[in-house]
Amino acid sequence: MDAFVVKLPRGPAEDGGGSSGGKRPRLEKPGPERPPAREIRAEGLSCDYRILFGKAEADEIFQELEKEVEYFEGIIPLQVFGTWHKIPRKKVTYGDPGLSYTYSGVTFHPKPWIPVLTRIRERVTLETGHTFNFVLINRYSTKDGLDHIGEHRDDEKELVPLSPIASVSFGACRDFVFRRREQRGRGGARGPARICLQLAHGSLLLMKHPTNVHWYHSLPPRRRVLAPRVNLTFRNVLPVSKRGNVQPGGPLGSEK
Ligand SMILES: O=C(O)CCC(=O)C(=O)O
Repeated sequence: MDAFVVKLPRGPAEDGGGSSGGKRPRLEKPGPERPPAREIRAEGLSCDYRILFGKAEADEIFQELEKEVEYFEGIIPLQVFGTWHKIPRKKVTYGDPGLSYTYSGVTFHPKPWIPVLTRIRERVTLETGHTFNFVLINRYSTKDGLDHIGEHRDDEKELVPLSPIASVSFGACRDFVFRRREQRGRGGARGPARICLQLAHGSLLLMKHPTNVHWYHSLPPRRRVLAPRVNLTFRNVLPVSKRGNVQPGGPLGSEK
């Protein structure tokens, strides 16, 4: 991993953190299962990582997600540089009524919230102080560790400007890689090029502005990881009435 700044408020943390760091309410005390939060900082990158749910609660939620979440059926097409592909994972969106979200050439209409998603969303809000009206869920299956998400930025114009994205993970711990936008292609810029995190069971990664302006992220294939993983990215989507002249969809060529 290249050099980057990680602030550890209280002692080292290998795979997560639990301090809300401030006046935000906290439901569980930091303990063996809730190590301190990590602030991940680099030029143009600002993220907070912590363990949001202790193991027992994360296990229970993961089981409920596996039972209750209904993924989009059939082949979901993905447009990369003008060519259509099948996405290498399962996916679905839930959210407030009337919202829609378009990326890689496909528009998604969210299903209505279900209790397990409301529970996670409320906990994220308690922990971060931010509210969210939409969640994108990705499930990476057990078959061979090859399910993944390609390099992209969460920079769709339907997102409320400057609002953070809260990424909550359950199941297998997978590598999550940030790569500086300026380092793409030839003739890279100065500073750290990549930051690799391991997103643990029950963890929360809060990606704050301007991270998604300057850094791409991906979840690369990992052949050795055969257990399933479910990731939920809570977002704030602009209602259609407030979008003005927004052209839906991210830049083609960013795989999502
Ligand atoms: O599964 C992950 O951790 C990444 C998901 C992601 O990048 C996305 O939903 O935009």
